[in-house]
Amino acid sequence: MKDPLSQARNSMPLTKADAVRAEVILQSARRIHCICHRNPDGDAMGALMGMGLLLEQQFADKEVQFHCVDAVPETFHFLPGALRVTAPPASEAFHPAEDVCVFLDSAEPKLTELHETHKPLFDGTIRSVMLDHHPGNPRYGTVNLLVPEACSTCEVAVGLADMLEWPLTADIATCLLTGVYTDTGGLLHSNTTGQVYRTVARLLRAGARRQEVVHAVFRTAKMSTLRLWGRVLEKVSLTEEGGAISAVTEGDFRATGADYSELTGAIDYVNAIPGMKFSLILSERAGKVRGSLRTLREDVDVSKMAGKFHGGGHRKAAGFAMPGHLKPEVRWKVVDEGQGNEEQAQPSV
Ligand SMILES: [Mn+2]
Repeated sequence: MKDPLSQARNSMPLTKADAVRAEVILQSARRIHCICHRNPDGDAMGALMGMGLLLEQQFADKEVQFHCVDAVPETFHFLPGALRVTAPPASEAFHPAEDVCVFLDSAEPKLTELHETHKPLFDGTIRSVMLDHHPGNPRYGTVNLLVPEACSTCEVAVGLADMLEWPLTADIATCLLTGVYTDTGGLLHSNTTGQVYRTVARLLRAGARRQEVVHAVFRTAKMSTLRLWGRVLEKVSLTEEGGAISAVTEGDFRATGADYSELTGAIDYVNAIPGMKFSLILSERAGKVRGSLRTLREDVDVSKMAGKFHGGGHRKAAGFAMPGHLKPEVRWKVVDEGQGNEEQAQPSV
């Protein structure tokens, strides 16, 4: 029997009214600045390029710019237009009557790293359209297209385009598929709903070059990345509380030549150990310790664990960052087979 709720559960809660309000604001702009978060991942990059190219096609008379405070990671250089991404112009270059911002995948203003240098972009002076899927987003845009049920910001962009009947080209679809693939871990994470498969089908119909995305995102790894992952995997230890934990120090980054972004993905392997309640990778960079938490279990909420360290995230994937450094500690246990006695020794390393 057909589940009567399935339709409602799978529909995107984007309202036509919000989509039209976004369109009206964009229509009134002379320049459109698409902006994604710092340390851009596949969803940020895919949404930045996908929305930007879509807007450029839809509003041929307007200048569309692509901005991020950080450089585009090499992994995403294959995205159409990726080399057009620049750091944003100074705050004074934005005019209320002429400029509109489109914020992508940025759960809060500070993730753009423009919150202090570009205050008018966030205080209502410069109008903005915000597209995101992070549940805690404070809705800082003039129009907020926030869909927490969506797997990715790219999925929100597809919903918006279809609602406004904006056609998707193969280039645009390839960008948007990238975000859907990366934020679902290749359609494997628990956020891969039926709607996600419909979105993928929609993008393939538009000509998305799936194998190009798969190759660049899931089948390409630099030597430095493999070496870094090697260190992560080698150092996994299991805790009494049922955690699989590993750590990478500044020394590991130096020795492998990997940069911080190359750590992405390693945790899925640590999280694969059978019977574990959660997995954690600690990493050390520039006087900060970051923790990345994952679980496969329904009865564990890693966002609560991250909360204890002033972090946050989702039930199954969360993280935190705090000032400090990592101190290695190795525990050895000497067991006297003859006597059955146990003695503990903890040499410092
Ligand atoms: Mn995302």
